Amino acid sequence: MKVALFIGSDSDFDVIQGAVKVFKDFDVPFTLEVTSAHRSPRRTESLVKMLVEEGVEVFIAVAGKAAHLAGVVAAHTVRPVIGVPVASATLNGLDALLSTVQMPKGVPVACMGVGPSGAVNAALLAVQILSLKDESLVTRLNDYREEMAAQVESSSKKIKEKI
Ligand code: RP5
Repeated sequence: MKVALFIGSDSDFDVIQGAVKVFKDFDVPFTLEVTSAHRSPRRTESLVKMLVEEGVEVFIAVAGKAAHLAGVVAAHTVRPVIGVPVASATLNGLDALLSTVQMPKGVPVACMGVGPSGAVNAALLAVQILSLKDESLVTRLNDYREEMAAQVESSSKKIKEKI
């Protein structure tokens, strides 16, 4: 297992679908766990410690509202931690964004954008971190970028046909 993907609640599951697809597309072994910073603090701590021992190199923590999951994970490891804020009905993710991004100095969390796009970017950033030690991932990441560029070109052609 190279990456651990934590969600604060099963209600966050939909948000991470794109991230799961990234890991499958890039053949990156990952584990998914539901664990909460405040509802299951001991489980969160022991999962982090156990997964570090098992060789996990990057953690992703996805949570909404007063989202402290990423910060708590970061408190228990010096592995890089990427946080993804989830939008809730009341404050539309601003609460989780500020909670995740405003870590006091000393214990960093790399905060992505809110919601599904942020989750995809978290997975891609994790793959980029792993690519520092795995040249095959560099090739795959470059292919992924080229595919995106080709899609932009093709959408430009389609848009022009409409005018
Ligand atoms: C956070 O509170 C979770 O990450 C979730 O985004 C939010 C709501 O959780 P549930 O009440 O749906 O379990 O801890």
